Amino acid sequence: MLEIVQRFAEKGFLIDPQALELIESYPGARDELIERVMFNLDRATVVVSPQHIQVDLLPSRKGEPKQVHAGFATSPPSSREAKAASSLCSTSSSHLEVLSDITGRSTCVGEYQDFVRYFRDRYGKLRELLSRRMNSRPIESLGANTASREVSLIGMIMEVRTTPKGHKVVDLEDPTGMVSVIISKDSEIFEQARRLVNDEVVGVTGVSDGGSRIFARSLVWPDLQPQSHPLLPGSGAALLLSDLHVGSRFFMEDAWQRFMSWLGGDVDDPQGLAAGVRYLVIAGDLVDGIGVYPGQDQDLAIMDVYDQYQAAADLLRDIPSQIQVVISPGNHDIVRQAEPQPALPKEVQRLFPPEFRFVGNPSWISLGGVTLLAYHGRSIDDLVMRIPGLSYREPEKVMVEMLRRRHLCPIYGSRVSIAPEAEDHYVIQRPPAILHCGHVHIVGIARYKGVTLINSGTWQSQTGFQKKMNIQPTPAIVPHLDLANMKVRKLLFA
Ligand code: D5M
Ligand code: ZN
Ligand code: FE
Repeated sequence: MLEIVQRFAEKGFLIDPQALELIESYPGARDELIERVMFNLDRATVVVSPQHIQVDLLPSRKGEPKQVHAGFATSPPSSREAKAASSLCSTSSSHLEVLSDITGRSTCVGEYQDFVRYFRDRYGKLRELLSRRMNSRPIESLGANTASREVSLIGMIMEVRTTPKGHKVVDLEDPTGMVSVIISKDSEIFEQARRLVNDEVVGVTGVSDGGSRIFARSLVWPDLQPQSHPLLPGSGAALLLSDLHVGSRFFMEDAWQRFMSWLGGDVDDPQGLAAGVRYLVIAGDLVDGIGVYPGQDQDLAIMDVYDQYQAAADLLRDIPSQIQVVISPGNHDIVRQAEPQPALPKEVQRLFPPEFRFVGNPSWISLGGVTLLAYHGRSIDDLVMRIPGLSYREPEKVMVEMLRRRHLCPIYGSRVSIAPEAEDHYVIQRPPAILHCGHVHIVGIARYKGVTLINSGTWQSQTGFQKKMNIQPTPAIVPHLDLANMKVRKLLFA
């Protein structure tokens, strides 16, 4: 009991006796539970109370069968779920946890106040990350007394403009006011300024003119700190997939069957890679869907979206049962298009084996203690368009830009529509061990400040649309990630 109190105290939280009792009533999964409660706590929280402990996500109490749930949903487990779950209990080190996703928690209705609250939350979270590295002042405090002095500010970018002479002007806003930040085209930070995007939150240091302008000397992204994140090794391996596009004429079924044969152990596997796989994560676009783009019906082999999911379920059923499968949606799936997207609906989940986990997009998952942030990656379309030097061919570089900005989708109101939830679910408050995206259909792998970045490619060969867009997919490649040492291999099934 004291140990639990102490663990919360180390992180700066007090715990109420009822909450303590609740945690103690789950002895088999106490560590996981504490980890998850802490993950979801707001920094503003002082006392942890029972409502911080989501009962619907709790692992089993003594003697009760463990419930395996889809996201935050609360249906009772079927007997097959219970069986799958009890086998998970015995190997808790390889247990898969959903740490956080939007499913069942969407609150917004899209009113003006929702947008205000959403941007406040985004600003507040990113400001907190930046203020660990700089002492800033509110914009409203600029005035005659700051003329010619160096000042630091943290603001959200309203607009980036280029003057006729080629300098950059960045309109920066905080809850107290607005200021224009000038970056001369001859300055050392000009290249950095070219990479700024609307709606991201940055720190600026520069000389104030005592009014509404700052001549910038440095720009600071929230970024990751190199050793901010000591990595605990996991065990087993994870296969990271996305963009199967089942139902498309271009879905590569032969290659998929080769993959399944390998995974099932039917193929020579001298290194024992297949046998070591514990997790398989699919980050969106499981099916091709219908009506996603004009003339899509020409590209479809299966015209009904439920039949597409049935076909997907049949293809995934061959995955050996010791592998835990997680599926999150993408822009071709049958959930709302505004992000964050909830898990696939129950009537679709029912088509799949009951132990599969369905989560939202984005989602935080723990693979036996190794954290994975899964995001389909639609924001890559916007970032590639806006940031010089990025391209679809190197999605991992786009993912680095997300980490630099500590945000999965910094640009608001472009191609990705973001629902103004009470909280900004796209802020990367803690670095994950793994950032897993898809969407662009091109495999990309990188390491950035201790985080493993993987874009998982596709199982769809080039469509007519992609040919027109000059997108050259790299299909039927499976990134295999060894969780003990974070080594990534590309397995080829084309
Ligand atoms: O995305 C497949 C690929 O096509 C991916 O590289 C993004 C790109 N894509 C998707 N939609 C668009 C639009 N509207 N313009 C340009 N490029 C796009 P998928 O989500 O599988 O269709
Ligand atoms: Zn796709
Ligand atoms: Fe997609």
